[in-house]
Amino acid sequence: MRTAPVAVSASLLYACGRGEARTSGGVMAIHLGAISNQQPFVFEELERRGFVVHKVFQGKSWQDWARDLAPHAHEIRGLLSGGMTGLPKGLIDALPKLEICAINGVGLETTDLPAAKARGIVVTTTPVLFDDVADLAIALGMAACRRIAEADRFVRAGKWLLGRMPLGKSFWGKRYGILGLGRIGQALARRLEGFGGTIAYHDPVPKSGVAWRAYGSAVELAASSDILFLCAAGSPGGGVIVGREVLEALGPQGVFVNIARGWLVDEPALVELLTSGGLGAAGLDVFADEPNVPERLTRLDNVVLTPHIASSTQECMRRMGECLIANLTTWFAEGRAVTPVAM
Ligand code: 8YV
Repeated sequence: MRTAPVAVSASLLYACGRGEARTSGGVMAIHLGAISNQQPFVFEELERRGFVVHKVFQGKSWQDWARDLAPHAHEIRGLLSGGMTGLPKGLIDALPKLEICAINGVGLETTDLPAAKARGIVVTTTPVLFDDVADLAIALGMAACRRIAEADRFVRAGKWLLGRMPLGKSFWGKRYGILGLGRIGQALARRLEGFGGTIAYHDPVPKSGVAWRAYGSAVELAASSDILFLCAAGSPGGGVIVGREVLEALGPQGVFVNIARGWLVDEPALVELLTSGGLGAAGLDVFADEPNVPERLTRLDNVVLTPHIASSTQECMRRMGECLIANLTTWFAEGRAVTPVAM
């Protein structure tokens, strides 16, 4: 529920259409904290609308953010966060006037939803990134199969002058496995339908109305897949989904693609199997301890690495930023969010 620290009616705020509240004593700006960096237009637009944004995204943990926001703790009513930074419990406690946390992304693993609910804080995400993330999953799968990054290095190093590169694998016509059939997984499956193979999935939540074959476990799915895509959402306190046994079931010819979260995978086992040939190849956008990437991975030719860029297109970042601005503006103008998380 919305709590108003200043006596302001929502309709008055709506009439202002800005990040400020008119009171009998004049105009009072609405203060926001930003614990995650945003595209410049997001800050510019919010400030143009009259919000005051306190940027503390240099910090690494909730303790840093709480310390840096402390001088404004009693005036901050909204928070700008990201898919990885979320809304930790410690920050909820540190910001007694917080009404809304607008996350630029869809990850919720670092957001304490029960604590937010208990305090009546609305949490919003930007559910407008699924197609771009699904595109990158295809790109990584294809790059791993066709050895695109290795081929680029081959040409640049002048090796073509000495002979041809070793053969890649076809991407089309394969058995595609999707772990996690949420909105990203479904966007990916629809794309894969154009590649002439078979599509199967495993998801702990039963899916109705989809034609793709369901498997009861990640291991069974991996054993029946040539290319396995991890698209699962990370939930707080959730453990590894892709353990060694899943990767071994995928096998020496198998290709693993991860556009979800690095910590959902047994990363040491992944590195070891890619090195020993127990797993064929991988395309990885996410890692257990970003931005640190295991050094051994960077030395493997059968791995394509990208720095968590699945949603990093100009178009997607524009949509996500606009969605975040709309959530904050609508909340303070009308007392409702556009894309709230169900709690
Ligand atoms: C975000 C992500 O764009 O949505 C998520 O959870 O992982 C990303 O695609 C990134 O975390 C920035 O907030």
